[in-house]
Amino acid sequence: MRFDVITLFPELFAPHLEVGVTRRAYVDGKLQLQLWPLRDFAEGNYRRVDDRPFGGGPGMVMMAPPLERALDAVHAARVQAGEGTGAGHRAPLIHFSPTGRRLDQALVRELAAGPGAVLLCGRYEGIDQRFIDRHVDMEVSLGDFVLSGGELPALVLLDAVARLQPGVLQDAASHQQDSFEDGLLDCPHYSRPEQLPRADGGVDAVPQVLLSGHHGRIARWRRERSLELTARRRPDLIAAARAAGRLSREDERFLQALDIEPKP
Ligand code: 9D3
Repeated sequence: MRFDVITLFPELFAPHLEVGVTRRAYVDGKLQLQLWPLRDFAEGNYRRVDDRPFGGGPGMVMMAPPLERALDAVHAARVQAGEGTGAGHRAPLIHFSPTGRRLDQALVRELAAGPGAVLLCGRYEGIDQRFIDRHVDMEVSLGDFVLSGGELPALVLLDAVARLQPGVLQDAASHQQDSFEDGLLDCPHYSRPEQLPRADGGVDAVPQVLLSGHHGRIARWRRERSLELTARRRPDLIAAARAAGRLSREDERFLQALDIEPKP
């Protein structure tokens, strides 16, 4: 699967290509990443990619013409590479923007199963709306906080997609246990030592059930810790799991006994 990234700061992507499971995905050829430095598609001695907003106001706007030239180059390269261009299998153009749809694991899964995408990283106040209206398929945000551009969001999406490529994660089962794969928050984890000394002379022990060897009881304990944490912190996820029929009668009995008022 191939991702093309249009950006003013291609050097921000180097670490992602060089470390950990994401590097593995590229080395093994499961993912291809081509960077398109927007400055290369600017014209004139000053290589301008931005200009002042019509109507006035602060900041600068990314101009449409360099973006259109960059996108033409991306499309030509994707065709050259024989990437799926047929109807229904064209890679979407995703623009990272604070006004976009919130990135979630459902979108990550959808992209991980498709032909890749063209990722457009904005800087300054934003992009000329005419380019967005002509070309952008989807606007994606990371959430309600202010970043300085779309590069970190693009890296976040690439990381989330890379780790879903078959064979990239060490342990295939760890997908299934991911928070959000089953719609609940993950349970707590413990490792050696069994007794962790505290500054006050006491010790913090590992929950006894995890040392018991009773796989059924361990699974039930983990399920209950997930349910309890989710009910306290993310009651919206409990409601969604219930609506999707992902809670057993045993789960419902446990939640009932917790006696947490259901907040929206
Ligand atoms: C001061 C400018 N802002 C007015 C409230 C608008 C604005 C424009 C451009 C704010 C941030 C940005 C740059 N951000 C992104 O390109 C971005 C982003 C983000 O800031 N937060 C969460 N997700 C994303 S995706 C792209």
